[in-house]
Amino acid sequence: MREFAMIKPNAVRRGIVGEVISKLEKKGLKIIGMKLLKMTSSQSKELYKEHVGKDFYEKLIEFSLSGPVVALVIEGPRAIEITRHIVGKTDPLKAMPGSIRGTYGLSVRKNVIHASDSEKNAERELKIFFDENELLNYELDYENDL
Ligand code: RTP
Ligand code: MG
Repeated sequence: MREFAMIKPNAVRRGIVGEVISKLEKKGLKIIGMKLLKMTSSQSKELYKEHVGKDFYEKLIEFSLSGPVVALVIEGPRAIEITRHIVGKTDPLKAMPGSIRGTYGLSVRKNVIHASDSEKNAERELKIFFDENELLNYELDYENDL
């Protein structure tokens, strides 16, 4: 199972990309694709198309284009459920302490990270940013360093 996630521009500006990725890694999630990029307007609109017409839509698009983001693809059993659990609730003030949003987030819009909410959306969203040959297959392994 694959999950798409995106570290938002405020987190890049705050210099907490490493800490956010570290939380995903420490949870045991495997990153199989990663890039720093500035979204195009069409990529942002494609990513957020389910929110067209909602009151926060325009500001969401504007914020998402305000600077570079880090696009991530995570793979593993229950990757979506596990990623969204460590990411935390949409509103950082309702997200559990220790979750990414609960640790670093200060407002709903600038809630540090996006994570796809279903297998169908994850596949759709990761294809906006990655070609299949940019996703790398490897095994996590701690024991062989000993
Ligand atoms: P995401 O898609 O970013 O992982 O977040 P989510 O599923 O927890 O939240 P969703 O409902 O999909 O909303 C997408 C993003 O829109 C922004 N938002 N702003 N009331 C507001 O101002 C508002 N509501 C949502 C958030 O940045 C949210 O992550
Ligand atoms: Mg969502």
